[in-house]
Amino acid sequence: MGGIKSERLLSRLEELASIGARSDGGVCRLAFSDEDLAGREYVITHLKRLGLEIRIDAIGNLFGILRGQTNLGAVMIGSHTDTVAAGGKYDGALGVLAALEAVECIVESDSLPRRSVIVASFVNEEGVRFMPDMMGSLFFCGRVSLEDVRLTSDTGGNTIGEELDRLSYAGSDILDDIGVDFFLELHIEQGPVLVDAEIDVGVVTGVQGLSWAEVTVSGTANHAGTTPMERRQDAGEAAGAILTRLRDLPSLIEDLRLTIGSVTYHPNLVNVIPQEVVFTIDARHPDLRALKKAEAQIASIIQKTGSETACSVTSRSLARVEPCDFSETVIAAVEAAATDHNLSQRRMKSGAGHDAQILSGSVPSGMIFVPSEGGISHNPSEYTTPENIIRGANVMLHATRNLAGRL
Ligand code: HGY
Ligand code: MN
Ligand code: MN
Repeated sequence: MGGIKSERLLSRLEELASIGARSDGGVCRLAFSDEDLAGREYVITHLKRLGLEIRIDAIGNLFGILRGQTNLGAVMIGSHTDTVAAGGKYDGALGVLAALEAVECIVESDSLPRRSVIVASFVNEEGVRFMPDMMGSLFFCGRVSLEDVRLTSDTGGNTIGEELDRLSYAGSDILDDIGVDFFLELHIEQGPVLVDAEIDVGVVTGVQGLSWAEVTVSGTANHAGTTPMERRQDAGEAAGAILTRLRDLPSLIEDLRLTIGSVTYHPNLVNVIPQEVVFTIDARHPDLRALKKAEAQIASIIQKTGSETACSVTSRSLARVEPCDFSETVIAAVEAAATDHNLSQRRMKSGAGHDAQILSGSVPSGMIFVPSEGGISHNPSEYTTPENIIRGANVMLHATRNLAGRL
């Protein structure tokens, strides 16, 4: 069987990127927004044209089904089409469109696989508007309830339920009658490993764990000029002390990655002592024990440093996904496909969270990485070369054929 139709895939990536396009060349399709819906409609158009059976579940996860010769569990391939607010063209989109391309090549080859193949596009993988991230795959795997999803609200007070209803985004389908035996996701690496080593394909063996928290520091707004320093309850000063100690943690816990991605002052005015500061913590580690140690140290820093200030401090967990290992069966299928294409390859862990991380708790899963130029992602300048896109999509096609042909 031949390879993918390169120009078809590359042009579709550009077409999808035009939906929610930003003036700086990036993309914004926040989950459950009009742009997100338009992106999903774009994918549905192609799934329908292929004659696939379309299913949409109660929170809008999208599935396109190509029936195989047997009733064996399906091979599910896909990713997500939602993006962060200043995202790139490839994060998620490549995985969904490469899955579409793989199924289209299988349909065009006129040789039905033993197993059904399902193209999946999970909602709200990014979790930047509605937390947690990987919400669509968490719901698909039964790890978050429909009620909890629908009640989740964004900083503007909109709930997912309201957005689902406003956009007529949800369906009522399930996949219980088909079952899924394998999940495979093609994704840009989003880091520097492959591009620095000049390696074509990453054979992903697992994903590090992540723990998100939100911290609220509460003080008293007062006049910047009249209030003596010793009489202030300055939420900005207290938050600064906590942040300084948090930023020391990666030097104490090897391989910990800690990010303070959002800090919001209130009332955020030049001559008013900050009344409240809310900030987020994104902590990641490949080892569960080390992640738990980091979480404990974060809690201790917040509690201890907070108690040393004149302010009150609270925190709440926003998301938590444990590290996962992928299936050796799926890993072998990816390695064999990369070898068949004479591509350089290396096994590696994923630094970013992915839907495959969630699926791996339910079915044998794996991922294929392609290089990110400059190791940049979650940034309008995110870029993967056409050559590397084509390489990754061919590995996706052949690994899918490999898995779908298995008894
Ligand atoms: O945060 C992540 O790792 C993913 O992009 N949601
Ligand atoms: Mn992604
Ligand atoms: Mn992402």
